Amino acid sequence: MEESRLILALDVYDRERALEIAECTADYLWAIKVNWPLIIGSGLKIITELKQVTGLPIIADLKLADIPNTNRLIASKVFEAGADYIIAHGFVGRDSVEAVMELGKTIIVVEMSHPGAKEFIQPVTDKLIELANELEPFGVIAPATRPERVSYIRSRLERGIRILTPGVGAQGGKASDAIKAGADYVIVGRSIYGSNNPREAARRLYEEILEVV
Ligand code: FNU
Repeated sequence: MEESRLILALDVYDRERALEIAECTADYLWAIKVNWPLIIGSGLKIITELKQVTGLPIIADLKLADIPNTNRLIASKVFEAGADYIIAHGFVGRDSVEAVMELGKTIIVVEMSHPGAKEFIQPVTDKLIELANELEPFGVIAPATRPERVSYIRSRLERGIRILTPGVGAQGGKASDAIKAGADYVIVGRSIYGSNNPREAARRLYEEILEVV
């Protein structure tokens, strides 16, 4: 089987449901992303459990946006729990992002996928790309809802920095379009965990992506 470029956004509250969905979709995933809903619903130990059950990398989507000391206090506990990557906001400034990067692999948000991202984030995307190029994180977040922006971000971003794109399905984006525009990974939540058959939904996305890589 070819390496997957699909990341599951596991935004459910319930621990059992999370583990069940993770197990049945794992064959088609590159990684699992946990966000506040699951951490609030099931506790931080869910990160350790998901890793044990699936053996996949875990991305903690905390979108850290605090002063360096607070970012550091949060990130150290989350990496300790087994997270392989943490997503942090770049707009709070270089020192806050560096505090996370000193502790582990980091993904910086350079543009979000929702309509409101056009208000305050998109106007500073160029600066956030520059910050990423200077700090060289594992990757950046860009919007699958706007493939033209993914192409733009790819054209300005250093080659070694990966692009991860949420916004597929429920938010209107298409996985193959994001990949064609230059994304390395596609993040999908509701279209998988909200489906009657999450395994089949993940398999279809996995195939759709492989057709265009
Ligand atoms: P789905 N997410 C996002 N847009 O959607 N981290 C961003 O710009 C961003 C994110 C997350 O819509 C969102 O919080 F930076 O159900 C959710 O966990 O497919 C997931 O990506 C998308 O979920």
